[in-house]
Amino acid sequence: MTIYALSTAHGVSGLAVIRVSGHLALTALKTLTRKSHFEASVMTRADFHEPESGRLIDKGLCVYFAKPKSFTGEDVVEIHVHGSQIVIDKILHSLGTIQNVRMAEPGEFSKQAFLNNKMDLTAIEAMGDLINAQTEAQLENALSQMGGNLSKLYLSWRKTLIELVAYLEANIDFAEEDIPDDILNNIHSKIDKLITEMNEHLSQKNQGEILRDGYKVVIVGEPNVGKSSLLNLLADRDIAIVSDQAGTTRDALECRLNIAGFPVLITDTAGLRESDNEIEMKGIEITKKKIQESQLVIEMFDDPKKIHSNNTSLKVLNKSDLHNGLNEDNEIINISVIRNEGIDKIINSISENIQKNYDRNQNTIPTKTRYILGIQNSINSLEKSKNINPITHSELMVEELRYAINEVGRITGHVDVEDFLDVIFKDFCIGK
Ligand SMILES: Nc1nc2c(ncn2[C@@H]2O[C@H](COP(=O)(O)OP(=O)(O)OP(=O)(O)O)[C@@H](O)[C@H]2O)c(=O)[nH]1
Ligand SMILES: [Mg+2]
Repeated sequence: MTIYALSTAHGVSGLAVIRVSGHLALTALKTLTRKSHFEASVMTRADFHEPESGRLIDKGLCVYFAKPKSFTGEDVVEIHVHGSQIVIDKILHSLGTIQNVRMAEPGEFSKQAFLNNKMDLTAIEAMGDLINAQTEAQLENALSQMGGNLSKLYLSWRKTLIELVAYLEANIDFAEEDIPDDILNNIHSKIDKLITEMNEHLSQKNQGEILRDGYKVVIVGEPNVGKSSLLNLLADRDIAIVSDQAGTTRDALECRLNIAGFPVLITDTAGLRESDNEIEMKGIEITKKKIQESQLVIEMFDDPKKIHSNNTSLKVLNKSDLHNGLNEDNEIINISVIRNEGIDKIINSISENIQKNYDRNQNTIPTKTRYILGIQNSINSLEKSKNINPITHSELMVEELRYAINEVGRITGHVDVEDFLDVIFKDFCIGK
């Protein structure tokens, strides 16, 4: 089946690119352009016509990528036209009139790329992250993952596991063959090493969360200290209602910022105090939950006398226009939201805090929940396999290891059992 879709965004724009993939891609291009020859990978000028009426649709450019040297691994054609709604509609409609050529489903080009071994699932997901990236850190990580850093790690685990299974299988099937004793004895220690590596990798999962959901910063404090005023100033727009009535904010209000190349989610909360107002109490409950979920708490005060010491939060003393502030050596940031003073110090502190919690040189971060679950499942069965004697009960051990292989393999999309046999034949030369 040959598929097509608009690859650029919908809406009026200077250019639009329509992509066609499949064995009829070149035929489709020839039909629309009435040209009989295209050199692969060379951009060419072309006039595009409606196949039925022969009417001109637009003048543009096109390029043909011969399989397998294309994004999907199939013949691919790109049609570059002006980004006008009517031009796009007519090109798409014209492609639809060609037999066995149909509109692509969402993600179908990437699916083809995966099925044709152009990219594994982690690379494809990284491509999605790249398209959605809004900050430097997200971009860096998406590029690293797309370049295969994560899949290399997962494939290396899978390879080690497959080798272990292959040795154990050889023990079952070809008992008379020579299997080095040290390999069987080493199996447990190899499994231990894998578990350690997997756990180390999982310990980076908070970095993945930062990339995905943003570094969570929550502003808390007593009513009226100026929390909502700070949120509005940071966001540069009026998100929260500001008033001199204590207890104005009830819900948690959020804004997304880009600080030092990281996505940051700032949450303004209901002021903390004893209250018998049911709605306000609900807001305070939400505040407590937000504190739990956050990576950084900004605790705000408006009175120097009320500041107490604890090291868990970043302390900010607001309204410095009304009092003398405090010595900043005490790790307190003096600000005045109304005068827009000291806000850069808050931004710097947030930025420093992120750098402490995120290693930018780390290029294997478990970015998706499904990776984390897969690895956890894999660790569970490896833990179980450690209680099994590989010499006397190799079948049972193989079963656990196969499960672990499947879990790791599902992450990258490698779940082919035939690999076991390959390793056996490669390393043991059985049947020579
Ligand atoms: N003088 C002075 N007043 C400020 C400053 N920042 C905020 N305010 C005032 O303090 C009052 C309370 O501000 P909010 O931002 O609503 O305070 P809040 O902490 O969100 O209060 P709740 O939502 O009730 O918990 C408003 O009247 C603000 O204008 C400041 O730097 N100086
Ligand atoms: Mg408020």
